[in-house]
Amino acid sequence: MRALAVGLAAVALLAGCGGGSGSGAPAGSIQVTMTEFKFDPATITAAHGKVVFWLINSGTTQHDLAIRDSGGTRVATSELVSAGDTMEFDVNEIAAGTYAIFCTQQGHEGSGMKGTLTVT
Ligand SMILES: [Cu+2]
Repeated sequence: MRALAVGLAAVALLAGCGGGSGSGAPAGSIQVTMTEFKFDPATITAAHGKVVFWLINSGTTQHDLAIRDSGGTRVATSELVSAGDTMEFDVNEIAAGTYAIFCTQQGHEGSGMKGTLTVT
C-alpha cells in the first residue's frame, strides 16, 4: 500500500504542474544539463514571471541549481538532483534583471558550476 500511495502522490504532483507529456520536459521549460562542473547552457535568458527549468543531471554526483540576484541574495534553489535523474524546477515569480546561477554543493561553484540568467 505504501508504494501505491507514493505513486499516487507523484501522479498528483505531475498533474498539478500543468500537464506535459508526463515523462519529458514540461512545455515551455528551459532545459539545463548539469555535469561536473558546469551548466549547459551556462548563459540563459528567460521572460519575467514564472520560469520553469528542466534539470538534467548527466553527471556522476548530486547537483542543484540556485539563483542569486545582483545584490547577492539567493532567490530560489532547486531540490538536489541525483546523478542520472531529471527534475522540474519552478520559479514562480522572478523580476527582470541579471542573476547568477550556481550549484550549492560544496566546491561546485568554485569549480565552474555557475552561469548567468538574464530575465527580461
Ligand atoms: Cu554541482
